[in-house]
Amino acid sequence: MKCDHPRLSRRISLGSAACTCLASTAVLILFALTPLYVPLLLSGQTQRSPVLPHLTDITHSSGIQFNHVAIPQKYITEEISGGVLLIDYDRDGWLDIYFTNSPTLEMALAGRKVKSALYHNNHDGTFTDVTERAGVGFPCAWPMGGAVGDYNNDGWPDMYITCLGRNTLYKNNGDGTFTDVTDQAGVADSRWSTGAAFGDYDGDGWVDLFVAHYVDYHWSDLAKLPSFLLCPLKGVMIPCGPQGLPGAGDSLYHNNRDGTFTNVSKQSGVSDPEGRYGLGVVWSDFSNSGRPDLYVANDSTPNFLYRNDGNGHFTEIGFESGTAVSGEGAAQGSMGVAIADYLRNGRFSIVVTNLMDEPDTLYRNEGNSHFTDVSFPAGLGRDTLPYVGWGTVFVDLDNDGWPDLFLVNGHISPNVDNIGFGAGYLQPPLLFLNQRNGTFRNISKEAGSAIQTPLLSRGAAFGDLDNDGNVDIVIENLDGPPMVLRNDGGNQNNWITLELAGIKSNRLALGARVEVVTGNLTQVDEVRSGGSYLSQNDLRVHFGLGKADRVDRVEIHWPSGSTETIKGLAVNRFYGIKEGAGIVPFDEIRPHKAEAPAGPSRSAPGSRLSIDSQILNRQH
Ligand SMILES: [Ca+2]
Ligand SMILES: [Ca+2]
Ligand SMILES: [Ca+2]
Ligand SMILES: [Ca+2]
Repeated sequence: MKCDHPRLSRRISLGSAACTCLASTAVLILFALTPLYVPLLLSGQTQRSPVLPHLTDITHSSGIQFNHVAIPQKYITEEISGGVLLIDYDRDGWLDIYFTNSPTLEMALAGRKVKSALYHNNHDGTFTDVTERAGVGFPCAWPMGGAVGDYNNDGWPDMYITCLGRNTLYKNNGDGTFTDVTDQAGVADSRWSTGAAFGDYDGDGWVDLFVAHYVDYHWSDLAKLPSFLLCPLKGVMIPCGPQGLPGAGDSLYHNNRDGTFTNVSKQSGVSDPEGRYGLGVVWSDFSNSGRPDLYVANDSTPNFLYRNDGNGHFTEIGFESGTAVSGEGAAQGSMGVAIADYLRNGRFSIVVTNLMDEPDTLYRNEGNSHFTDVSFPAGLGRDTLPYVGWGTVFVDLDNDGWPDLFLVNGHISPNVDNIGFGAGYLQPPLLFLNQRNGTFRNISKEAGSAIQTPLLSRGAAFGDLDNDGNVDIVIENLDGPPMVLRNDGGNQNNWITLELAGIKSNRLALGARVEVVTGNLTQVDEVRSGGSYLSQNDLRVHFGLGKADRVDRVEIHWPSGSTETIKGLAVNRFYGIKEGAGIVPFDEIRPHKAEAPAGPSRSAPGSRLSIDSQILNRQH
């Protein structure tokens, strides 16, 4: 049996799996040597006592030497940056990583910039800093985070970086370099931007762009910020939150299909005239209407759920849907957002991360645009109360077919360490395993020592960095290095991962709804831009399959409105799926060098990238 993933065709026998794809011999060896793996096998684990996910910190061995500079000191601007983007910018089938970086206020006022970084995945567990060549080190003076989308439908994923001040749209030139096309595109948006997400809300095959904004500060206001704006918290002083400060509205940009966008915020109904403090943003079809709706997590103010009316207009149904505030009616300090069909009933539910003394909230989708806050009965409420939550992802870390929940945390002031309760300044991530009955089990202390490390986390994103079928996680922290977590698997569960390409639909198939049927289990997911906290997850759609040894059916509802069904897929493989053509070799859906638009920065033939592409193409 031939593995379909590039460069990988290694037959090994893992339980009932007939074929599995591994990134390299090195990965195979690492997998076998994973400390917990052998004891777990020896302990005679059965299906009734599943092997828990084990996450290993591989930041050091990965060669990633990035350091985020901003430190929460005195100013609200220093507390909330730090989004991370997973983007396969060279379309070689291996996820690369972009870390945003931001300075302290003093550095910014002195005109000192700090460098964001793009790391290329070397396919062997290591990464190389390619920031200089790519030209993406300094998107702006104060980067926050961003999102990935292909705004010009050339197959090369582009990056939109949000900032305090002018944002940046980086067009991917397809040759390892990016060009700042912000001004031509008309998406500079000089307000304090936070979460962003691409989505084709009008279904014309071109992705549009939503951008949330926080406090109504502008770059020019920085020098005017008071030196201390502190508020009391349980007897200590910490930087004040946004309450009382003027908020900024939000922006929706319609893609004009010619490299430019038109600001349609007002006529579409998503401009947020009240100026709530927007942070995390995600598009998702919550109502199963075939059109993407929009969810915005607002700090200290009610969240927005915008229902897509299908005529270019949205109706804000936060309160009537039950997703604006907690079940007790409180507006919470909302930061990040994760989406999943965690009940496997075909509906997308929402998790929102919140401040200390507030639970991270799980809004269960009941259908008919109605949600219920089930944070406590689902087992998330009590254990998330002590933490200040930021990035969050739903991801099936044990490949049992049920999405698990990962959350990263960290306070906004070191002064909280003087308080005798709560989780302190540095706070560890949390991992909740889906119990397949609507509840989650906190396994944060059972999934390896790495995620017991207290961190000052903000962004988080999931993606299969080493293409071994176990989805990995990247965390971005303030004031120091990120954490790259390798999911060591060990559960012998099966999986498939799908890389979609729209033809009539937008090229990266953002908004495509994918159903995977194995036996009596139907799993549903979407291709989503943005999400988590100012971060970007893997655009490939991954499904754990448990012990199922084949996929009965994959059904894809493309954003164009067409539906495609593929039957009888072998497991433990990556598949390329092209709209209207079913499963195709990857070189039919990934762009070719010749497709890259001409430009002054294109590399000469014979460059490393060109050679890699030729090798890749020969293997299909
Ligand atoms: Ca890559
Ligand atoms: Ca569109
Ligand atoms: Ca799971
Ligand atoms: Ca992996």
